Amino acid sequence: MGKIKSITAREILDSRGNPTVEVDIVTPRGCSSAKVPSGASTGIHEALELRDGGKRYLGKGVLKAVHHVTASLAPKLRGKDPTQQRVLDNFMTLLDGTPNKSHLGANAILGVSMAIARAAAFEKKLHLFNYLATLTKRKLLLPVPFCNIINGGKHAGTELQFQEFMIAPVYATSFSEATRCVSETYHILKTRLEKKYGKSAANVGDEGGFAPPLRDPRQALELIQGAVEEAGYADIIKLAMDAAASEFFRHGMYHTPKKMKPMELVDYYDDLIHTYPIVSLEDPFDQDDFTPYKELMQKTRIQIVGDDLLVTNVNRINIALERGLCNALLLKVNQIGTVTEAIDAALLAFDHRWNVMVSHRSGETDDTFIADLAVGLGCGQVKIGAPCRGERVAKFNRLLQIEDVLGKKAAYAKWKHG
Ligand code: 2PG
Ligand code: MG
Repeated sequence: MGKIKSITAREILDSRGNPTVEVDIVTPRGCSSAKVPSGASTGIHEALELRDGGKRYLGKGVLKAVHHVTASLAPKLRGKDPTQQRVLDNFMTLLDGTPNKSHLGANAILGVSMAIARAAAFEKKLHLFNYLATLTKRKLLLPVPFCNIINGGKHAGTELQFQEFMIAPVYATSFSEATRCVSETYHILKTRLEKKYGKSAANVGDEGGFAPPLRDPRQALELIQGAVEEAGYADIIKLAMDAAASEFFRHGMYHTPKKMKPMELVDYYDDLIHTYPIVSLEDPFDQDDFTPYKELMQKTRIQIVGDDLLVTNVNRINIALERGLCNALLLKVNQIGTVTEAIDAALLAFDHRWNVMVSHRSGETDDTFIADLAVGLGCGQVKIGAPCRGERVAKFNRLLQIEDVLGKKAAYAKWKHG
């Protein structure tokens, strides 16, 4: 098998215009690249994204991370076999030597880790999703896209505190049908927003969803459900939310903007779940506020997803498993920093009959690695934003391409919750 000839890295821009890391790995068959995503509503337990500080790019430069790739990692990985993903990922983690990859930077390590996977797929003459399936040992599955069509929280400049209002075509029969249903509903929602609030209400947030001047989550859910019904997809599309509640938790209270105690917020969600066809709720509470998580889990049977709660970290997943805090993992490769650890987190979740949703970050690039990862993990769910903005559409288009490549073998996920 072809060995790694060289590794280079550079500073490029993400979808918010902030610097991020790109890594190129050259093997005998050619060059394989990867670009690292970046979050805005990051969990405090995530692996560290190394930023330079100082004046350049207002402190957000990533030249230190780039230097760590070229000066620390590249010389040690040269000559290694890229198909040894676990060995190489472990090697980089040990070389970093910290629990949260704060020495070399998770952005440095992840760029190399993803590029190694691409290089291995290239050397083995496999599609990336097929290669990743050899690592996960799971059946290929085209995922349900969870599409954030009204953006709030840190992803929009409005007073809507909940971060994401999503549509999920859980009862579509194929990924292409799912994409069409989502796109039509998105455009119908756009027209409805423009009619009700004027043209500026159709401006989009970081993940391509609209950012209308709303405060109350019920207004957002009402508008979206209206659009789903007008599109004629009430039987196919269900709703989902990411509250990203760590962002509005202060001194034991949730500022939504109405101030709520944790148990009041539990009842509030319970009411929303009974009023709207919500099948999935992510980060309903602060990342370390475990008691209401337990309470909500006892009240509802819908999918409760841990993002900031779990940070794709097996230690946090084990805590949540022991205490019964949620029943699904949001999987973000840059929260943990290597492909191997992200896969291990997913496999642990599957072992305990949890669901897994592969997710983008609010700061993305045109890299489509997560589309292949979702298919190769066979997890059945992917969060890729609205069908708008190049970096989001790139993931839809890659999944459409995979569906086409797989032809008759392209099974679309069957919904199991809610
Ligand atoms: C989230 C993500 C992605 P961010 O909270 O789930 O939608 O946002 O990347 O800003 O953490
Ligand atoms: Mg989230």
